[in-house]
Amino acid sequence: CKQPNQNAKACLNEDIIRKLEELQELHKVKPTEDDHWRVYSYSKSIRALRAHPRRIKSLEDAQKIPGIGKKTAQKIMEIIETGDLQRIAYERTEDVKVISIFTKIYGVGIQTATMWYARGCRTIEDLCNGVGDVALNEGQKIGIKFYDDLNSRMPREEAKAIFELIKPIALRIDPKLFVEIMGSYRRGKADCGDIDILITRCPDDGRTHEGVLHELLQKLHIAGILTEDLALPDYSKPLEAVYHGLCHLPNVPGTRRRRIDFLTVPWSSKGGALLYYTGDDMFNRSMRLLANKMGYSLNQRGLYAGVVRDPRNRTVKLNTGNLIASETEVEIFKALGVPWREPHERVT
Ligand code: DCP
Ligand code: MG
Ligand code: MN
Repeated sequence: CKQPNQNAKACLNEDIIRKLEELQELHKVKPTEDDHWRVYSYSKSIRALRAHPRRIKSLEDAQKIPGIGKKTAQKIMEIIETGDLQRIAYERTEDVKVISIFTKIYGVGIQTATMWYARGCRTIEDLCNGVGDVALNEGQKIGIKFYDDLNSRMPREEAKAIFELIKPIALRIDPKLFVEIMGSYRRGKADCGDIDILITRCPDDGRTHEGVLHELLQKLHIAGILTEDLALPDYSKPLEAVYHGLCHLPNVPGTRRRRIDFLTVPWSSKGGALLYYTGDDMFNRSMRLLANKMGYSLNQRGLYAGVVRDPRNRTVKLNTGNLIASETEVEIFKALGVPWREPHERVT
């Protein structure tokens, strides 16, 4: 429990966490602001519980934990006393159950899932049979075909094994590439939802990584590592591209399909990209918030000063501002006045 990002499986409050996660899942597919807030609030409580070193025994125990409010503390007590949480049965109406199954298909959000439900689909089979004239796109068909695989996390060792096949293939295209695995893997987690790979290249000899991703994807298909494409890169910005697909360990019978993402960025954004792509998402959110409070703007390209935002819609930037830190993670931490945190410490 002390290292929430490590093998947190055997946590002393695991039974409580399971129930709260179950309730959180149900709120995830509901549309109101209130539900969104609950999802956020439960993830804070769940993180706090995972990090808590002792078994919770009383309402006071629960309420003393930072991030756990009174209502959640009462739910925790109900779980401890009855082994269950009535609210789960109350929230788990048929629409929520069905929509929750649909949103676990790759590429399906709440809106699509809700529309399918409204058209009369109740099972994944209904979707495949075109009930309600539902037409699936290619990505969704792949998502259904590998539904179980894509809803399970892979052991860290498997991510490592796949990456160790990919890296040398990339370096054979250009030995000066920077190719590293990011996301939960870099944070040291014992299991990974997907494999996130960052590619860039120092241009000090006049060359860049332009064209590399395209060639790499072809080679990985030929090597039998990449199996299906989900989102192909848009090469209109030659140094900045994103790819989403499926992969597996080739020539291993019975191996599962795994999600894989590639991100390429210009060398000048390396630090910003490392920071963004290492996460976790909540840590990123808090860093961005801090940057905004200081009058800066932080994204995967780096930290900018002097960004002017539209007062009517703060998400709209009226200019791009000046880049003040982006080449290394260290300089971004420094500019924000945040003490350095190793990747495994970047959980909020
Ligand atoms: N990211 C983010 N906000 C998002 C999605 C992603 O800041 N909405 C960043 C932080 C993530 C990183 O990108 O750590 C990689 O995204 P993943 O969805 O692959 O998440 P993780 O690798 O952290 O977890 P998982 O093991 O589930 O893949
Ligand atoms: Mg990931
Ligand atoms: Mn990813």
